[in-house]
Amino acid sequence: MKITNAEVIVTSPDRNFVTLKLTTDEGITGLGDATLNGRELSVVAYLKDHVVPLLIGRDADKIEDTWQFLYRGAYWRRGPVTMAAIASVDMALWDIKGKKADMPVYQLLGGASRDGLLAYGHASGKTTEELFESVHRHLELGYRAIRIQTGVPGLKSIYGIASVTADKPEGVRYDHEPAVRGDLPNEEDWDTRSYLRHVPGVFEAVRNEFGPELPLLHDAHHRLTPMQAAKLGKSLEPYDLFWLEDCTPAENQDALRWVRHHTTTPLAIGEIFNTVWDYKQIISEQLIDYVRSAVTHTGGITHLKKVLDYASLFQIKSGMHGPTDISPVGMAAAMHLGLAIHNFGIQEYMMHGGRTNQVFQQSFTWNNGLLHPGDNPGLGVELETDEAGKYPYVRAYLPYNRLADGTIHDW
Ligand code: EZ4
Ligand code: CO
Repeated sequence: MKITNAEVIVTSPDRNFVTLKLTTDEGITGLGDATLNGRELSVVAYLKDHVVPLLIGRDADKIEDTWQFLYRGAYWRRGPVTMAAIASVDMALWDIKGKKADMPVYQLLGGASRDGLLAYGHASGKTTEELFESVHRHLELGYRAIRIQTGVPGLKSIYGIASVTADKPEGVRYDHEPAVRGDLPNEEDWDTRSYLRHVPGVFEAVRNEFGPELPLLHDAHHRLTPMQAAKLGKSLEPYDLFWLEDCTPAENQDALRWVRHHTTTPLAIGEIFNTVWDYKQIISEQLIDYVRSAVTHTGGITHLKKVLDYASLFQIKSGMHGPTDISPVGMAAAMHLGLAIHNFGIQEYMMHGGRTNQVFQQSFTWNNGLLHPGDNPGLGVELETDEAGKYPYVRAYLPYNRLADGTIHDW
């Protein structure tokens, strides 16, 4: 079975998505997600100008060989653009293989290891009152695990806080990434000492209100030094977090050793990692508990499965990235992989907007706080081309932040 056509589709229903659509000489189509938030068109160019010519005429059955060809054959390895592009080809080929076999992709990966995937949503609020309301809303939506982000007194805008708007008075959706579509990036402010003073009290209040049972997560979004992260981890121990995410900038893997030696709060890291090489040290030294990589940003199902199999040797589980900038295709790939592997931990799930769900027809289900990819052959997602065509690309940027004295800080 040969690949006869490869199309890169850019659509911006609620936000930008980049999708690769492969077609074979047997008339089977496959979809892959190549969305890189805020840098979308770089992956489009990488695919269109360099990868698509290599795909036409290739054997669509050869997933591993195609992966190795695109990774090793380029000479220039790794990096978010390369690995998102490879991921989209890989997903599309798994989609095609599933459709050809008339099986959902999770069956091809070994079959289901569980009934469904525990998923967490994002509760947030500027004040504790708003935060509680947001937690209640998420419980009503069926979530059985919840990420907690709050405003910090004295800071104007801060990572992870849903903006309260007239049409969403409860501010339930944190979807401001990219903060501004068609403009320049939003500038936010940051002060680590205020944050470290404020957060433990918030978790104490949440535990008092919602009890000891509910799994709670928190994202520090790369803003702390190892010692600050150690201090935060320690101060949150009484509140029994499911995980503390991205406590330090992810590039310096050694930093995690310091954090680890000072706190038993579980650590999750890796949403900006691209390959198993980014994880080599932190997995082999067991410095984290959860792998945050998305299928979309880590070379697809083929490569992330290798990362997670490696992690399984060290009792490290999956915690795949699932913000709305992972398209429904990328989310489906995550669900198939998560259902099949033994060391599944939790899946981030933010719920796409209505327009996105019109563009991408999806087979997944959401019941009792559990996701399931459904049993359609392949990934279970189809792209409505006419709908997609209604929403042209809109330039968009992630926000960034500065300290009080004007210094740029980690975002
Ligand atoms: O900032 O998806 O855990 N989730 C996150 C996200 C990321 C965005 C980046 O594209 O940290 O909100
Ligand atoms: Co994160």
